[in-house]
Amino acid sequence: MHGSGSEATLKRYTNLALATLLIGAIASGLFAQGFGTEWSRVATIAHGVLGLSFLLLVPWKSGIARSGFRRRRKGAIWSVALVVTVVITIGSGLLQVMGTTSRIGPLATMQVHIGAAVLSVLLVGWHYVRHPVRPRATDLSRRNLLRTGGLAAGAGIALAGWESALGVLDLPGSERRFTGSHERGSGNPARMPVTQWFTDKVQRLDRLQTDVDGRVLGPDDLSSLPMETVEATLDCTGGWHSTQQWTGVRLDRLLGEVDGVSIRVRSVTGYERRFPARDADSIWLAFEVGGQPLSAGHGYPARIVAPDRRGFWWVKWVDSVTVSDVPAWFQPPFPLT
Ligand code: HEM
Ligand code: HEM
Ligand SMILES: Nc1nc2c(c(=O)[nH]1)N[C@H]1C(S)=C(S)[C@@H](COP(=O)(O)O)O[C@H]1N2
Ligand SMILES: [Mo]
Repeated sequence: MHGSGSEATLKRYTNLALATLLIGAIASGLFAQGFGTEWSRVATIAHGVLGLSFLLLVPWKSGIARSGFRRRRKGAIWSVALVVTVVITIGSGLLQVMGTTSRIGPLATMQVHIGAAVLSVLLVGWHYVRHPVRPRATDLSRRNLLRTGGLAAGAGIALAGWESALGVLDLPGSERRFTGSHERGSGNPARMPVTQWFTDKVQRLDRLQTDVDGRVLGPDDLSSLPMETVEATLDCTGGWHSTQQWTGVRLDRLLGEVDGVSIRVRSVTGYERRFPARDADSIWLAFEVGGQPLSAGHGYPARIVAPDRRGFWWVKWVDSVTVSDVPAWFQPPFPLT
């Protein structure tokens, strides 16, 4: 049977490449969403290359899938489910990038994308149990490394072509930020989206009453604070960003001396983030946006403004700001609720 040996290795290569791409896509996707700095740009480009590599493998994988289905094993339905979630993941990724629609039914496109990605990982885990492919040292053969180089080059070219198509077709995606996010309501706070992480609801509070490391900050204290107005971009992992003029007090000035390694900021809802104490000179407790008091949706009476950090750091309805000895890395990288 001439050629069947190399066909088998091509099959192995395709399946192992899919496994690797999936892990890489999840990792780069989380990285792209975890940062608001240049790290995000690197991860976002890598994510595009990995995502499009999936598409390039379709011709090879469909051959494998066809012969798999022909064997009529029990449980093939799970493989069908996997095909569906992977197609939704890639489709919603491309849709998110195009920027023509920001929602799919009741969900933000990005929520569909991440949700389908998580399901894909679970289903691939099960797929792998049903079709174990043990990696071998020979998988790192010269030929496979060449294949990987070819795949990466192909995906790089596909990404460049796709990016220029976005520009030629003048789709919103051609103007997205380096995080992949689309612009919404910059300079016009009323048109800036109101977003919560998973479970929080907009709070309607009637006055400022924030615990600042043991002292209560109230409305009468505002006039004595060293206020500043800073321009900063709120960039939500939901896929949009908005640049506004925020007025507030820098955390190092609010706190005086910061005698601890982190600053814990907690909302009345219980939502909280911990910042490294050394960043206190670049994070603000803000009371106004666009020269007006914050609206309830945007965090009245006080919220965090943390330039270069993604939106989930910008705690709204701040109830307390506390200097702490617990290191800032000692928290989940993303909020859990
Ligand atoms: C990530 C996207 C993937 C999709 C959409 C997918 C889809 C499928 C489908 C539809 C089949 C045919 C039905 C079946 O036999 O269950 C199949 C078969 C198979 N898959 Fe996947 N798969 C993926 C990833 C993987 C990975 C990561 C591995 C292993 C590392 C793998 C290994 C296999 C094997 C060994 C078969 C059996 C082929 C045969 O019997 O000839 N697949 N896959
Ligand atoms: C199975 C895993 C995943 C696959 C196959 C996948 C695939 C894709 C694809 C094909 C795109 C479009 C890329 C482009 O047009 O440049 C995309 C975009 C995106 N994905 Fe994923 N993705 C996965 C998981 C994730 C996860 C877990 C996250 C975040 C936690 C994520 C975040 C993003 C972001 C932010 C974009 C927009 C990137 C940009 O604007 O260039 N992805 N994804
Ligand atoms: N208390 C609290 N603060 C929060 C959130 C939340 O769910 N609860 N969501 C964060 C997220 S994910 C984003 S993107 C911004 C959104 O701010 P905006 O609603 O003013 O646009 O608020 C952040 N602050
Ligand atoms: Mo967000």
